[in-house]
Amino acid sequence: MDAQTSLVLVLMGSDSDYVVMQETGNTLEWFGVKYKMLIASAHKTPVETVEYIRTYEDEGVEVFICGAGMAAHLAGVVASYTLMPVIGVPLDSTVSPLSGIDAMLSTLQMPGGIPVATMAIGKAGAKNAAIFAVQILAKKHSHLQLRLQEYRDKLRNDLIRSQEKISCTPRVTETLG
Ligand code: RP5
Repeated sequence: MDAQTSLVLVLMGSDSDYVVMQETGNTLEWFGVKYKMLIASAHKTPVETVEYIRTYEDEGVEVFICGAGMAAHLAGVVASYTLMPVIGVPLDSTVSPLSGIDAMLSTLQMPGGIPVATMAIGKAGAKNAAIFAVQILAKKHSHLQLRLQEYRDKLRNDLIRSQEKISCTPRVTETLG
């Protein structure tokens, strides 16, 4: 593998999705995983979406991450064109009155045969999509195992430190009555 090869292609249905999907990019960067991020709509740019899949598969992408809101069919459409794993992030799009429940069901409820690994709605899902992609990649790119362990250790240590912060807070010992 060439050091410049993108291993993950991150697609999103609209530029309005970027505010959430940048969490995916930031997390992949933390792991040192090279990725490409593009806007691709399954209904507004279907031809370009298929071209991106073909182009980046040829260039060595191994996992697709798709974020979309409303009737979010992007991940399902991408999954229908590739044999690579597809991770879907349902987005709580600002223009949707259903706050991401619509996108969650659209992304999650794939008919049997064409799976989409569906994450949580919004930023947590965008972050988890990146981590899940790294977990898939780590099977082949074994240096990522170490980074995943470092990530877990960081979560643990941050939580323990946050407990210390609370313990340092002066107690109010005022007696009532
Ligand atoms: C989806 O519809 C997009 O993923 C976005 O979340 C939502 C609104 O799209 P725009 O109106 O911003 O194009 O296709």
